[in-house]
Amino acid sequence: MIIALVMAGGKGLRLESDIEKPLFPINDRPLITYVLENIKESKWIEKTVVAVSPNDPNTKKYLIDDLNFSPFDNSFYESDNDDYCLDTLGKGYVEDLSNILEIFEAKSKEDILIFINADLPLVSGEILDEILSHYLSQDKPALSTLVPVEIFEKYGVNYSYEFNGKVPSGINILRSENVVQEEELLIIQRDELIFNVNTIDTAILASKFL
Ligand SMILES: Nc1nc2c(ncn2[C@@H]2O[C@H](COP(=O)(O)OP(=O)(O)O)[C@@H](O)[C@H]2O)c(=O)[nH]1
Ligand SMILES: [Mg+2]
Repeated sequence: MIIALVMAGGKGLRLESDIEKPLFPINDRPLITYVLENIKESKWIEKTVVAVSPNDPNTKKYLIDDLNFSPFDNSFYESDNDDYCLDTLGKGYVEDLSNILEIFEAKSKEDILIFINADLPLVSGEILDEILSHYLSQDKPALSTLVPVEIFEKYGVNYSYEFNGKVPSGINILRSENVVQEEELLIIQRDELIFNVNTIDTAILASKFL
């Protein structure tokens, strides 16, 4: 099964807001709703799991009460529900990613998990499918996507980390196994990937394209 894993349990400190980042309004709608709608447009993704944490209790409540998400449990594979909310520790991205792989590994090592940061509202279903198509056309178990720094520079958007002139975009594919996985690198020249809402400035910029 191809499952979207939306990472949404960070502290969101750079936004300097009392509102949790996934709920931060962009054009009057919570940031995460754009990401969830984009995932729904994908032809390949069958289910969505949002990884929340003690850092964002209101996001969990919003997903369950307002968007009808189910708490992740053993019914995941059998149920007709497509949308789940999974509690993680929220102490760090890599640690939670590894815990998530362990949870899925216990059920099946055959799933394909596409990890998507909850702060990428402009990455459409079409882009997600382009990434998945590339992944499915090659043999490596993992895939990381990178964006050339020039695209960030074009919009004056800051990036946290670059490697050989490329910035990790926040979308990565892994098999449902908690092991080191050989990865394919995919460089994508799409402006949509740089609107990573970390600060008020990127929130304002992203709102102009939504
Ligand atoms: N579940 C979970 N999500 C996290 C954790 N740390 C970060 N995230 C989420 O991962 C995404 C990327 O984090 P962010 O701080 O924006 O990373 P950056 O943009 O690469 O600096 C955000 O949507 C966060 O909410 C964590 O410890 N646990
Ligand atoms: Mg971010």
